[in-house]
Amino acid sequence: MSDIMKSFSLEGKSALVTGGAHSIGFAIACAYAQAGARIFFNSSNQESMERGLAEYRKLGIDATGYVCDVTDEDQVKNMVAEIEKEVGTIDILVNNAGIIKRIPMCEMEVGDFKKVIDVDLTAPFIVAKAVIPSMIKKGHGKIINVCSMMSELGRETVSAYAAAKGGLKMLTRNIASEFGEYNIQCNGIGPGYIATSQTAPLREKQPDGSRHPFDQFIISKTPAARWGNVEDLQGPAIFLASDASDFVNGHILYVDGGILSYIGKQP
Ligand code: GCO
Repeated sequence: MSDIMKSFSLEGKSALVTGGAHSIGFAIACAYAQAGARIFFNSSNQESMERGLAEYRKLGIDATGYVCDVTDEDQVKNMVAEIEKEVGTIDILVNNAGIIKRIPMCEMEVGDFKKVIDVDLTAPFIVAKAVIPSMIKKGHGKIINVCSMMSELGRETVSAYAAAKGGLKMLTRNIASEFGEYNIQCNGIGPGYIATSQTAPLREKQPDGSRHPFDQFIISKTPAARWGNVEDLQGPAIFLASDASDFVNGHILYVDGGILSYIGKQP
């Protein structure tokens, strides 16, 4: 393999992917495993973690799973300590775990708003804070925060999610600023509209068999004229976790088919 291609390798690296039992986190972790990394992931409950483990094993990936509420600092510290006991340092952290609540803002309970902020913004802070000290000791580290179109744009019903993902963009830049001197790079990956369980309600076929209005809207707003797939995120995620991106820091890499650059097709 050429030296330049070796810079994209994750051989010998350990990666923790929060919420890595399914969907985007699972796809990123599988890509990291194919690039040579050892995979650790968490789920919020035993059933999801075991289901994820079984899916990794089907692909021949010897992942290690934990049940951990990433909003609970003690649970996160225990999980990170367990992993570090086994591998020394977590080289790559992907803050992927996240939830969304689509509720018109004036109908949203404060508790619902706080829950989204807790999972989508406070938890990435907690997990990053837990892994950074070992990264500093080791002299390098990669933190990738899964941001969103909503790190840049708002829309009806996603006030909490947009506030969290906008905050996550700035947390990414702040971690980059505070720890760049320790050779820690912190970047974001910003999925566009990706066909996952989280966006399934936005793509449901209508009773008459026609496409969901939001589905048609996204197609018209995307130069690629399609929804993304989780596989579209794998190459960019490997880049941000590899030596190839050692001078990329504080950047949000949008993998959106061009939505953020496009006014949209004339109806
Ligand atoms: C929504 C969607 C988006 C996407 C993604 C876009 O309700 O608008 O769920 O939030 O999931 O985050 O990047």
